[in-house]
Amino acid sequence: MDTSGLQGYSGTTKELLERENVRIGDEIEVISNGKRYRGILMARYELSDPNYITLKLHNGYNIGIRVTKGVRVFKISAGVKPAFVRPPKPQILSDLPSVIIVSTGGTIASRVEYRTGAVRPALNADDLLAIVPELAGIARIDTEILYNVWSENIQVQHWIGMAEAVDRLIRKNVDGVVLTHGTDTMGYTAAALSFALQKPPVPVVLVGAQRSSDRPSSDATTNLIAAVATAAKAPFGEVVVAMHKWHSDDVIALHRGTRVVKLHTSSRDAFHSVNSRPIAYYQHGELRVIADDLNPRGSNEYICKPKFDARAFLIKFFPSMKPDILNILADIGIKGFVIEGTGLGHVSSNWVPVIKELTEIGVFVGMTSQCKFGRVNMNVYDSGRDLLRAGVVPLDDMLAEVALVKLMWILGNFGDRAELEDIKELMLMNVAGEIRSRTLPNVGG
Ligand code: DAS
Repeated sequence: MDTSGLQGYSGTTKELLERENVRIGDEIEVISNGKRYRGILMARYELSDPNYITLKLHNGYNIGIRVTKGVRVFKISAGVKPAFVRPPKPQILSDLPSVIIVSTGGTIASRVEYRTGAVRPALNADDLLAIVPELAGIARIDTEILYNVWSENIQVQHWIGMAEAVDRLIRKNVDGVVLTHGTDTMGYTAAALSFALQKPPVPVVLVGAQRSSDRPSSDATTNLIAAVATAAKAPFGEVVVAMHKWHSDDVIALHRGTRVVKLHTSSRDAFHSVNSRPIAYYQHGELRVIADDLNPRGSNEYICKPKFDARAFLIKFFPSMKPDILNILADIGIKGFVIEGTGLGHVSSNWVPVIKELTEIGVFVGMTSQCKFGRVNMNVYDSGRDLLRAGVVPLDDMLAEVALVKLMWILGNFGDRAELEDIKELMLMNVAGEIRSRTLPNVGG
């Protein structure tokens, strides 16, 4: 155990800090290349690059400053060595609904680990109940750490694992399931679980956070409370995403898993429903359901089809994009395409012959729009009509990312024996609220 009070520091960087009699937790100022950085000295992970100082700035972000010749350090004030002391576990009330929190990683299930200064998952039940004691008054909580990944690293195998884990919990008659997940690809996973777990008898709630729990502006606690309350009490059995409705903490929106998109890199109200409204809002301890087409809690129509085949591709068309990419991808095994086209569902006319050749050999080509809101309509312009004649399947108001996930789900569960017509029929069938035949006003929320 390092007793120097400079865990993780070594070599010339450690000598620099020792010369200024600095310890982990002290407030210091670092001058590097003429810039001044002021913050709390954080520990570093022993195996990390020894030539960096980790500083927690006053805005809560951690930065790494490379220690090169000329870097100077000044001690501003002695600090208290940060340490996470878990508060006592609150009493568990036995008559509450049972909710299992399954962790897959991401910012929400993490806290700063003062040993390293990094954000690390803190996901056993005690950690969570310690960080958010209110949960003990909402449900009997238990947790499982399924994965420990940033969501940009989630693959279809993770979707399969999550679906199988939730299916196992559903069959154990829990009252609700919460999945903590990174925000970057949470929309994709929400869609994947919506197709894999159809009409579940209990709520399946994905939840993330834009800010880690060690930061004053963290949304982790309010999102998690809303997610557990929804899993425990919601009158529906649906796959939903629970995230801030707007900047303030007072309202959490519950978005349908096949209609939700992350639209902002850092804002707490990053998630929005597209071509749909949120299905419910959680506010001041109450869940207000606003959708009228929900699968009821306890429904006996539950179907689990957890397979996915990654041999589908989402192509965002851009001006001057060459259609040859379709053949290159088909040659390496891609069995179906979703094109995110322009406007009502268009791409350059030089794509038409390439697409025609592919559809004639049984490759699925579906069309969505880069416009996010609204639906494709390929009958308005000759561009669209030519594509229809080449075999392109218009995918109505389905989100491009959701159409990709659905195609992967179809290929995974029906691929080997599905003909192109079967794939087309399944893609146009409303499985989990992802596609709607009638035009809605430009709704979102
Ligand atoms: N890297 C981000 C992710 O895992 C962190 C977060 O937003 O949760 O999606």
